[in-house]
Amino acid sequence: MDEHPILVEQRAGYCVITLNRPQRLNAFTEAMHIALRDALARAEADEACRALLLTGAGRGFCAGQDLNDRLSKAGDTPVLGGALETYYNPLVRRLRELPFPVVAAVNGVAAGAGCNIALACDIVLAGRSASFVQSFAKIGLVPDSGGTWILPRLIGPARARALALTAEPVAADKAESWGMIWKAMPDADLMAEAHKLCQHFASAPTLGLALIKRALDQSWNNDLDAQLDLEREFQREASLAPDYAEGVRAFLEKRPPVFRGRKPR
Ligand code: T3D
Repeated sequence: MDEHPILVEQRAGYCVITLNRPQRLNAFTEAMHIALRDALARAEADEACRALLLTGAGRGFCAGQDLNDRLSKAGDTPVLGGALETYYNPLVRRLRELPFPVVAAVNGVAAGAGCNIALACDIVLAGRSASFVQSFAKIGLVPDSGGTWILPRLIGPARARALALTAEPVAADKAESWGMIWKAMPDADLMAEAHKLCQHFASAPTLGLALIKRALDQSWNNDLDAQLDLEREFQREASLAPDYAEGVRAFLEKRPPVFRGRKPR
């Protein structure tokens, strides 16, 4: 039993969560899922939290499910589905729906569910030594944690299909050039860049950013007509938040805006 399967750090205006099982490349156990679920619930409930930084301890980001928990002493493997229903699927849904930006700092290999959890984050930064692996096919499984949904949307059907079927790793630079992630950078710069981005979001108009996340996600289900209607409604909602008025006033007064973030009128 790991003492602290995740580490949580409160920074000014944002929260940092570090997956912390470095000896297993931060592979998920049930205890880690529960700790992460609780930490995300606390961050969501905390109005002062306006961004989340997710990273991994040691040389990996996350190697997906800890496979030690999938083989019994008798050598049997379980029928799967339960952990997806209870942990992985709610985790991916929550990351997409958190009412503030989620930045993944991918510090090393991201494999299996670990890869797709990284890709579910709003902005993915990666160190040049990081790689992204749909490792499921190597053990007879199917990409999960949203992989079959998000991969084709990020990189197109041909690349998504080949990566899912071959489990070939994608290096950080290629992931950037394919549009799978936002930016690859020298390992030494990764955490400073991720913190800089979260510091930016910590004073951003958070209610508006939450609407942007929702609008982009909902666009996949809409035709243009429906999306134009949704944009009208979301713009109306954004304009009711005090940060819109502050943004306009600050622009006209030629001063930096002071946004209230998650606090509504
Ligand atoms: O409920 C369900 O189960 C459904 C949900 C499924 C979600 C999934 O994520 S299924 C996919 C599970 N993940 C994998 O199949 C990835 C397995 N790992 C690897 O293929 C490789 O480790 C990597 C490509 C990620 C990295 O390779 P490399 O050479 O850099 O490192 P390594 O030497 O393989 O790993 C370092 C250590 O971490 C090693 O332990 P050791 O030998 O030093 O004691 C290795 O066994 C351990 N480790 C890595 N991944 C896992 C793991 N231990 C348990 N589970 C892992 N997933």
